[in-house]
Amino acid sequence: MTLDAEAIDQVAQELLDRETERRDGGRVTESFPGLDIDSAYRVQHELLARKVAAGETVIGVKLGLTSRAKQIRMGIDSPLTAVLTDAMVIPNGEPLLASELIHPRVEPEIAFVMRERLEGPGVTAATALAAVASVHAGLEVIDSRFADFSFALPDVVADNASSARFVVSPYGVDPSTLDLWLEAAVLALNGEVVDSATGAAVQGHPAEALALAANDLASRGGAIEAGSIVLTGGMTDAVAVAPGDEILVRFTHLGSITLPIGEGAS
Ligand code: 0L1
Ligand code: MG
Repeated sequence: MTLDAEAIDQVAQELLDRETERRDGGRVTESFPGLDIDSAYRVQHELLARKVAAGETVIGVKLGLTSRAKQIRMGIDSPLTAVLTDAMVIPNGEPLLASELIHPRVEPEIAFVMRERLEGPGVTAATALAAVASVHAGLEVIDSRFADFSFALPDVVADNASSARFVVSPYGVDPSTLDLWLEAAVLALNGEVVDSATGAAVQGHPAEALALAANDLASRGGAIEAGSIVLTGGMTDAVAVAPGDEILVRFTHLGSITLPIGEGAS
């Protein structure tokens, strides 16, 4: 089963309305049972087209559900791809304004900045890594448009993989100087360590996640452009945050990111 163009538009508008009005809701796979994976990527494409028409610029790609920790937590064992825009960027050191979101959660990620365009099919971890300019500490703030982050795979694909905000450290490292398998991240909330993982948690190696993204995008006619940012997926489960909290993510060689959580205008 699939969805026609009118239904694709309706689902995209519903998800955009929830984001704008900062409210969650039920799974769209329940109101639109024909929402399969292909239709869900068409919704994601339509949703992004509306954001671009409203002035946002696409600046990269993200993967979701690339680690077992995330897959087990969300009850979905398949990774997915989504899109990053300039409106999602929090400059390093700036606060997250919680009142702009519904129920934010934060997760550490290894980020790539691309030197060359990467286009599948047939991209391997080695060819993917050869196209990378630099590796960075990253942190993603996710914010599902579904109540309690409860979704099936087509729901979360349509919802642009719960995208909301992200931080990428300006301090970049040449990937050939690092063993990304062993690069560790420690996630602390208000000074208490809540989780940790190494790059091996991400699809076996973050470069495998990058190759997966290039090959998956190619199946829908897409590619990863030179200069773009790639978030390779949460290394650990995500932690819920509220105003007054402070997140610290510290990597072995990639440096640290601190994210204060502010209230913001309501
Ligand atoms: O809400 C979610 O956890 C789905 C997006 C997954 C993000 C990630 O794994 O990095
Ligand atoms: Mg993520």
